[in-house]
Amino acid sequence: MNTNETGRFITIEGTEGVGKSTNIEFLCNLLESKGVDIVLTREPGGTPLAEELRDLLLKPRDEQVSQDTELLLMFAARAQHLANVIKPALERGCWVISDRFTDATFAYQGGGRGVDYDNIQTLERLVQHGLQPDLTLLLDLDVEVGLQRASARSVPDRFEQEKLAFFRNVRSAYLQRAENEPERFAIIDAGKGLDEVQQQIANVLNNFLDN
Ligand code: Z5A
Repeated sequence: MNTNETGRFITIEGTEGVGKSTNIEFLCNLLESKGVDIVLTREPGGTPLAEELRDLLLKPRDEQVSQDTELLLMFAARAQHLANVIKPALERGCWVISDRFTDATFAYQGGGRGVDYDNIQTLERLVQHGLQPDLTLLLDLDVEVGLQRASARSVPDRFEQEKLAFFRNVRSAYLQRAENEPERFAIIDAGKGLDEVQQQIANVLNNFLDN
């Protein structure tokens, strides 16, 4: 499938512990069962250099990381990821499935940290040259439930050490973006049991594949 045409770009987003990792595998299996060639990747990361930038970004550290440093490192990783993975895969006709993309920057750096959206948009234009996801699945969940799920699983990284108010602002920013772009976003109620969450994802995917 898709050998003679450009692939599609699907992103999966949400606050901590919403189940992105759990459900992305389901999403990929579903697409592969329909004969779609996929490239699964993530942000920040997705190339050796971008993964090094991810380590720098996530590692807890005593030094205060300035908002601009964090923003520029996110987009540096994204530029590398786009050039070496996302664009070549789409040009080959593969579908790219990315665990997070630029909506995360608007939500975490914009909504969470308070970075001016105009500055994020400037970098978005510079790095993406108009490229946007075709479909974004936003897994939406009460932030306290998500943090409980995430904390049961691993040692908190630099973002996971943030306070509840930060994550509430991140969630609001995501929901605002979904409201502004309803044709691109599908909101998944991630508070339901896994079977029900995956049924919602399958419905969205089947609808997307039919159009
Ligand atoms: N970041 C940023 O600030 N700006 C940017 O531009 C980008 C990223 C791109 C790394 O992201 C960090 O980078 C992230 C934002 C920032 N902040 N943090 N931290 P990440 O995606 O790698 O890390 P994450 O958000 O922390 O993902 P996560 O904690 O791995 O969560 P998840 O993948 O969404 O959840 P999960 O591991 O699939 O599930 C969590 C647990 O819940 C697990 O035990 C599951 O079995 C369980 N689970 C899942 N679904 C259910 C249901 N339905 N019911 C019950 N239990 C469930």
